[in-house]
Amino acid sequence: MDEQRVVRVSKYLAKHLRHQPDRIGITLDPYGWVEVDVLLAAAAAHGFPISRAELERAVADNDKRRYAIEGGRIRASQGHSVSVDLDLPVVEPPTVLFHGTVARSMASITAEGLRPMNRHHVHLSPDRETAARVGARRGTPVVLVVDAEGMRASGHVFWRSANGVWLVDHVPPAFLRVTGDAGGVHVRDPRGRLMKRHILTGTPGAGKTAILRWLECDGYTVVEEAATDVIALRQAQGEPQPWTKPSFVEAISTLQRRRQEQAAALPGEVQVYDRSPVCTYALATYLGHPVSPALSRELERIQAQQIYAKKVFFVRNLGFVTPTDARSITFEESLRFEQVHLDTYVSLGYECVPIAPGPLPDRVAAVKKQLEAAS
Ligand code: HQG
Repeated sequence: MDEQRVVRVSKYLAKHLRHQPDRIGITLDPYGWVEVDVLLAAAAAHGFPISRAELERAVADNDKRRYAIEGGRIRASQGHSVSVDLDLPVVEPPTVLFHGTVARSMASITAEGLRPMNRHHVHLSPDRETAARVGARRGTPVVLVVDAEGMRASGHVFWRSANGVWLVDHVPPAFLRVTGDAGGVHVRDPRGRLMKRHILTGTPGAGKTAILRWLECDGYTVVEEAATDVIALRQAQGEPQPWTKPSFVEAISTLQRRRQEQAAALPGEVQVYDRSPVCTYALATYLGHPVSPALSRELERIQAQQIYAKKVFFVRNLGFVTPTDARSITFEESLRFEQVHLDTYVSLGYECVPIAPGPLPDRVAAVKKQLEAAS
């Protein structure tokens, strides 16, 4: 029996065990069951003969175990639009569940939450990947995280079908979020896996920003560098050389932390950071400033919570530096700066992946290759 036939039989079963039993003159009992013999006879009588072996194969091989056979009877495990009582056990849900949908449904979902639509229940998936597959049936998937623990605590009932699909009557909008934890720092995604936050760092004037802009235009989530913005602000405030003050380091690490926390709400599990607190540490060392309390707390936090991937992209110098307002550094100084950065990252257990000088497309491709390999 070939795969195509298995799929055709499975679809036929879905149609008549979930949605239109009357179409072939069968009646499901209140729990959705029908005698296998009755089903096979009805199918044959309506021009779609299925052998018993084919039926068993379609049930056993079904990727999602959509059907259950028990005591000579068969039923769909979930997904009905006809009225049946699946008599499922009420089960304690995990902390979070997932729902895969598409962008065009989001306005309505945000307003009224998830509704069963044509089915009896809202279907939730136990993991992000399954939810993404469910959403992908309709277009580019949007995965929603459902605060199942919060729902249970406020009295919502959860059932689980025989094939592991979680069912609820409704998910109010308050228990939904597109991605990210409820608040604050997003250390792990809701399944407890580490988020993939990658640092792009390097020598001043080495072309880091162009690489980032390219990645951003290609759809990667990019988190901006803090130091250049602190410099720009302070210069606008009438301080031509803000880096000469020790408070400069404090200001950068505070902004860095804020941006990292805000990035928790951004879509995408992969984020590319333009520098990190480790760079700020290297900068303090290079400038001879003390490590401020905010910076030292940040360094401890990113270490303890494993905020960033240990492989760091290091954009190597081009052999020259073009000075700008925010970057008044000679090439020799930039080499010292480069070395301090490399040493600092290595001393904190990071591995620097060099992005060698070369044409921009090659450098972008080198970063992307690593990003893809890491995800
Ligand atoms: C969306 C497949 C607007 C919802 C899959 C979904 C699954 C709303 C669609 C199973 C909404 C309903 C179920 C609201 C929900 N406003 N749109 N308030 N609330 N929606 O097919 O979850 O192959 O009934 O996001 O693998 O996509 O049949 O539900 O896009 O397990 O075994 O309305 O169906 O399994 O679509 O899929 P569905 P679903 P089977």
